[in-house]
Amino acid sequence: MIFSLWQFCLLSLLLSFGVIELQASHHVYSNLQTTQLASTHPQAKDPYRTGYHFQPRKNWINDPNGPLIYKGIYHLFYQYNPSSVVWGNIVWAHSTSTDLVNWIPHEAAIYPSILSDINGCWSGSVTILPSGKPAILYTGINPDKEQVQNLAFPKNLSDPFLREWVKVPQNPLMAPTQANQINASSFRDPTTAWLGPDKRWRLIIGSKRNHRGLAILYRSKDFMHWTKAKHPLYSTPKNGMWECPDFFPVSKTKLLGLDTSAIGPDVKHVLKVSLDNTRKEYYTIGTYNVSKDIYIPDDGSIESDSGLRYDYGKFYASKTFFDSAKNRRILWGWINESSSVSGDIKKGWSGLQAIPRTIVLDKSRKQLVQWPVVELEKLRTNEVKLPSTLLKGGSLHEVIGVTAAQADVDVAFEISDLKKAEVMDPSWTNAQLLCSKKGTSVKGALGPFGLLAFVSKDLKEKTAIFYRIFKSHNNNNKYVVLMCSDQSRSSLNPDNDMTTYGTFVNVDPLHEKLSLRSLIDHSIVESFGGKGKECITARVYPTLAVDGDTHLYAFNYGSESVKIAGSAWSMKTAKIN
Ligand code: DQQ
Repeated sequence: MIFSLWQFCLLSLLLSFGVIELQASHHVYSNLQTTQLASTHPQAKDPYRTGYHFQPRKNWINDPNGPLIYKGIYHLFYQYNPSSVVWGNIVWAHSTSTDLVNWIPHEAAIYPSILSDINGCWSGSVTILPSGKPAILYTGINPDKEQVQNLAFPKNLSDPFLREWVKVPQNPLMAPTQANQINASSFRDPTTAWLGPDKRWRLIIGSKRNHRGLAILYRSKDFMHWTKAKHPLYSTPKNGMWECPDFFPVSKTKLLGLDTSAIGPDVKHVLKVSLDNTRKEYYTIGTYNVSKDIYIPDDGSIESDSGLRYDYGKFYASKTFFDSAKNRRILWGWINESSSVSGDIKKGWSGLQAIPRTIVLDKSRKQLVQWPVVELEKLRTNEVKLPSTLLKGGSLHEVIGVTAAQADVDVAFEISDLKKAEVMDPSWTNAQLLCSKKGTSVKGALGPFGLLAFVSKDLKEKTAIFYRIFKSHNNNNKYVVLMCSDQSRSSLNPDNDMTTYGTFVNVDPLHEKLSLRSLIDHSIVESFGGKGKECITARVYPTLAVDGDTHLYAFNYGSESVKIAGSAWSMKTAKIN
């Protein structure tokens, strides 16, 4: 076997950190499981800790678990290693908030304490029962390292913080057996349950059979006794284990969220799966037939890159919940790292959560639209208005007056003359590849134009979020809009993953402006293109463009002029954990 240089470096890195096995898609660094590394790295000196993204004080985090609202308080649980910066010793850590922006930490809510979770408490969801009582269903790892499903209820329903949880003595409620033929090492991450008109609960659990990804369906009359349905809710060949499935209704006509049990003529359904094989998530929009308990996607397949994704950057193991206080559905997602393990050891933490996003069906009914929860806007301060300005070809325009390392930028680009757009080569079907190939250095006619975040004084470090517009090769009046997030020059430290991301955005530049909102937060650029039609999240670790040495620019390196208008705000620091 011949190794390329980077494969060899990766292998040496993994060996040097003692990777001994691959489990649940997380590397197991056996020699780093109990190192209390964070205490030697005071947060105050860490330029990469975020100001308004959710993260614990230290250590490793991954999937968001069981988000809910109870008695006006939002809860977020998440996969957490209390002892180290690498994955392992997993418990459900717990924080609460009244506004989804400021969070207070609590003791871990679910941790290994019974046989059926003694080797780990993995991901799961919360269902609010008709009585108003929340129920946690989560995956436990039993003494035989099998994945089983457990149930827990709050100890004291009058505690709005739901600090203590009691596991039912009947656990596990769902387990692999010889009879049900479930793959015991690929049976995890139960969804929120929904109630059918026949008064039976349903939920799905991620699984695989050989290479076929499965959403195994269970039903129950009492939430305690669960029976596996003969057929999965949905499955597709070849894409492997489905982690963290999510299944929920969306309204065809209203920009509001729906309770997970909603069905009816105004409703479509969304099925999202996180692919263990590629660490990418895909969703489909389709029809759920509740009497037959099958889901049929409208079109497209979930396993290919032509499918729909919530986010084309770092974003995984996501989960939605219905916020009954504001009738909206909110999406949480884990922003996984681009730093190396040695980088994580140095900073004492790894991973964080994306800003919670409201999620609705686009009016085309062909995709979802996401937007940061409105509460985030209360952190905005010192607005810098960008009056409509012409960005001539080749120009750079510094946005002065914002704290460029912790900002919210919301701009729109207007193109008055599209005639000169380059013609799209029909072979350019892969947006990410196209973004990497052209980067910011290849000058086009219409683009690249966009924002440069985390720019150092000498312009050596920068993260570019930008558009390019092409003319469709077979129709003069149709345009293709490419959105890119180019991290290739985001850091002088080569240890970080600096992959460039990209996606096509379904907007028509002939009739609408191209909007771009970027949430910039010390080591994050979370960007929303086309008013939330596409998102790209990047983790960056600049060495020069840190804190006060960070600059922000609008740029246009294409040959044709574009107009920019909008606002940028400095962001106050949220109180997080
Ligand atoms: N993370 C959890 C699993 C899940 C995976 C373990 C996804 O339950 O499948 O920490 O990141």
